[in-house]
Amino acid sequence: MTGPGIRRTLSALALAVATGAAALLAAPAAQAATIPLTSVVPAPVTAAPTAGVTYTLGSATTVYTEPGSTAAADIGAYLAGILRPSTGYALPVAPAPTGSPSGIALLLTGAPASVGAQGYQLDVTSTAVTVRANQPAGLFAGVQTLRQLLPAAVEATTVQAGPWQVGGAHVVDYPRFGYRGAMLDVARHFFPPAAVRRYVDQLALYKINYLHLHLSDDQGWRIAINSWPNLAVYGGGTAVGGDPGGYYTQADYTALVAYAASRYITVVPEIDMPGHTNAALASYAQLNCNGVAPARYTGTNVGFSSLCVPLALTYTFIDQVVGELAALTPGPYLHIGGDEASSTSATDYTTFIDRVQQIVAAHGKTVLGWHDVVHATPQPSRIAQFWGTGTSDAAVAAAAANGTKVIMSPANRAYLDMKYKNSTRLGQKWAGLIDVDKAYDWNPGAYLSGVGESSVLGVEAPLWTETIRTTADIDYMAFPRLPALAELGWSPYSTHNLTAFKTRLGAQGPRWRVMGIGYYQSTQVSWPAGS
Ligand code: TNX
Repeated sequence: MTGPGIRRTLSALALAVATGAAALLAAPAAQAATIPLTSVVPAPVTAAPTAGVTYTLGSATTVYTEPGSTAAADIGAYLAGILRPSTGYALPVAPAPTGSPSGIALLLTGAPASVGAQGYQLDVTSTAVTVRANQPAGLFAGVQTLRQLLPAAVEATTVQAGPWQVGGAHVVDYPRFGYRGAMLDVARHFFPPAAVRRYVDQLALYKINYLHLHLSDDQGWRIAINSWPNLAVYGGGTAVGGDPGGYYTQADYTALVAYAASRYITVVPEIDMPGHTNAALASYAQLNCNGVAPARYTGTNVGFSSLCVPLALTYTFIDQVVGELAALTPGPYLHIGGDEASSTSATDYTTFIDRVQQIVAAHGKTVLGWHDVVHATPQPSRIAQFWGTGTSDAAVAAAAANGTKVIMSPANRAYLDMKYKNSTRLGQKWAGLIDVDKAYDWNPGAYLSGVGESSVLGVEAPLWTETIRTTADIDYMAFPRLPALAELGWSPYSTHNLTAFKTRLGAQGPRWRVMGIGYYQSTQVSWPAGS
């Protein structure tokens, strides 16, 4: 840098320091105690503080909701359910009176059209916190922003001191992508419903709206299928390393889908095929080309199993499995896997995927598959999930040019099962090490050549569980990377800034601590003391 350049930088720096110090000194005490809007993850589209204004949640606060809307009343009850244990306040939930009520109001009127179906407007004045949305999903998203603007202690399950203040604000916010997902592999290790509900609650805080459940793999089949009962009973009896197996009954699955829906999260079930099917092949000898059932498998190799493509029974099996699963799943998508089918010939693979796509469509669902499925004949509206480690894939680009939509899960960026660093106790590193910078610093709408913003449906963070066995393990691998992926899915790219993001992330630390989330304390982030 030249002399004048250095001088300009230095004087800019001096100005910044002076202004910062003055702002700190000038801030009234009540203002300093509130959480800045810049701490919210994902970063909102626009968020303007109102200087000198503070709302205080008190013992007389009521949560008002849109009159006549059960969905709004349910969201009010959800918010009050989070706030009551820590504040100790009654926080009744009631239909909003006409006019502008004081207190908290969750309304389905008056939101700008620009926020669409998932966005919201949040206004904080000295007397009221008002969330306005066009649809309940937007109200729910607005509630998550409000939650993050309250002190971290609000997440506690016992009464805390307060005060419960929110700084004055006007926020208009909506997502960049409609699909913001997280995948949990419940096949390599089984996670009981309570563990999945805990994850769902964590996803909701970051405005993730799809939960992809990887329900079958070589090591275990995790969903009861009435027409093929051995799949779960026998094929679900194992897990990686000989750990205990398990499966969801259809009632368990239905309850999970409903729980996720109460958090505005849609479940995407996956039955992985034609590879990753040893658990099914072990459960039914007649599904094997040679009529002999292999032993159950508890290792971690991939690519060795395949359903028998020429066998007619294979398609009866798939039709019945998909039929039962589709009937239990209100969401639009059914994921057919399709990855790593290295024991299936290329011709068989195409034949198989073509046929399975039709079966899924016949049961009224949109086909989602790992991006390997682009090698078969595309179905209209088919979606491919990119999991490669490069930034170009000619077959995916060609599919995108022909209308296939893509969910971005590049393994070296979005995989929550990759280690943070070499010494990370959990995880794998075949796709590389992923710390906060790697997870955050990419642009899903311009990452894969030939797959532009308009071809991208969204972003998903997969958590494979070969090495993950407990909820503590999930917490450690998902935090802090999951919020990074959530921000890539929600926030406009104009807000993208690694330095600012790391500060936002640090501000989440105290909240995770209160929530009992044992996160990885990445050295790339300065975590506030005590978090
Ligand atoms: C690759 S990514 C897989 C999974 C493994 C994962 C481990 C993909 C579609 N398949 O079967 O669990 O790597 O990181």
